[in-house]
Amino acid sequence: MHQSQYPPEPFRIKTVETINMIDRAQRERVIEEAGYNTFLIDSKDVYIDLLTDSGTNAMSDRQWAGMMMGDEAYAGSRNWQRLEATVKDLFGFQHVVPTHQGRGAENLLSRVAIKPGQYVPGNMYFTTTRYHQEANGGIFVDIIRDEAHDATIDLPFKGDIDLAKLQALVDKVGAEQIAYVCLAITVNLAGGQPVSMANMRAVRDYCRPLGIQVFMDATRCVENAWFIREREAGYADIPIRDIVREQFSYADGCTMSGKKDAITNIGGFLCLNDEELFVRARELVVVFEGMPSYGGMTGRDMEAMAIGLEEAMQEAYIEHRVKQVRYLGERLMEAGVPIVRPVGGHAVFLDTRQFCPHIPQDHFPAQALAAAIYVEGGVRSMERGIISAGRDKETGRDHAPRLETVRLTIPRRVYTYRHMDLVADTVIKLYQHRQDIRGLKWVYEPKQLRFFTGRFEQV
Ligand code: PLI
Repeated sequence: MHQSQYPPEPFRIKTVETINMIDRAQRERVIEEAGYNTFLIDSKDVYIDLLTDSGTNAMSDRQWAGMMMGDEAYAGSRNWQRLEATVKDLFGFQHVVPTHQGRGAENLLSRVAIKPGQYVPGNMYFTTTRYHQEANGGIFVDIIRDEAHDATIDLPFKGDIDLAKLQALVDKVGAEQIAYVCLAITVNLAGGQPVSMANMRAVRDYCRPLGIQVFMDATRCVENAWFIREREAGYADIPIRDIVREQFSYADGCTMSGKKDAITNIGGFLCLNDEELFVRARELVVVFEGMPSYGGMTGRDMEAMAIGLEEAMQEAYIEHRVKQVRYLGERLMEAGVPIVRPVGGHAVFLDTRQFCPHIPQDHFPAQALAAAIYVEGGVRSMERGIISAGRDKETGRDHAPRLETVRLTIPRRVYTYRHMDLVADTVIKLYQHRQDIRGLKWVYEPKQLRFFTGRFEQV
């Protein structure tokens, strides 16, 4: 590994937050009390927190200054006007509806765009996205390319839609039975894998003549743009901002969680081109989120998001962001630790099928591994496998995904390369005595999004 491949942090640190490690005996007690669920551990008991990159970002001095400019009017806040103008400029859509976070936008879109019984094809599921689609009578169909389900295959654009799968679905059910295509850029659960511009264009070219709309999940759209610039012919010299905008030119709208690539701690929005869908979404936003000029966000949050979106387009920022994640992945691969390849944009995913082959999937190997990593080094990660996938709505049986992973998710601008070294050392040490990791069984299984609050004990 060449250190020179990894750019230094493109920022100076102005405010710090002290972190502490509790000892191993305490960590063993904490994980047992948390029902072996890393979501149920108190933050004070975590040393390096890689649970998620969602809302855990460090804001800049300019964003904090913007917070002081919050216009907390109930209606017509100037911060909304700035955010709306910024989103229209960067994303290029006609209409923007603010929401408290990404799932608020997913709720609105699913309500206005899905008729019960319609299909919603997408490039792999995301937990909250599929929940809202199904709750509104939609039937999710996975149309991601096959290779995305195999942790070991290294491809530049593993998030691409398999057009043959989309075509087969349309041939079977008819275009009018497709609510819309849900195209996530990047694909979180595939390992933060990007989608190529060529694929977005091809999906649009296929869908448009059939009258099928394409809605993107824009949550990590800047990371996706970085990969396009790095890997797709013709984009090496195109500014990130232009790549971001071109991505959205192939869509009819998007949902966005501002808690990721907008580098804030809360917020989201829905973008739409269709006037009628927009009017209906705006009618619903007042029921679920708030006025169409705040949608659950404070004025200061909207200001921070507008500034954060601009900062996310800066080349030095996004290069460091993606490469810091890659650094952790490279260190693990060098030591022989099995991870999902290639390393994606926001996280390193441990391939638990290879890490813990002694634990069958119905004993929740990834949940067990996440718990063991916490005990080993105070590092908090998250299961992304059979627990996250949930149960089939019709049959009640577990979805048993081929990818059984633990996600080490890197917050933006929060940790340094030395922290990544500590995480790598922890995982490598655990890998050496991995046969000691024991499987788990349910103590409490929630009905929806069970990974958040479920509890387990060791088998
Ligand atoms: O957490 P929200 O409601 O702001 O956003 C939901 C959401 C939508 N799409 C995608 C691709 C996500 O990753 C996402 C949230 N992700 C979380 C919380 C995560 O830990 O990955």
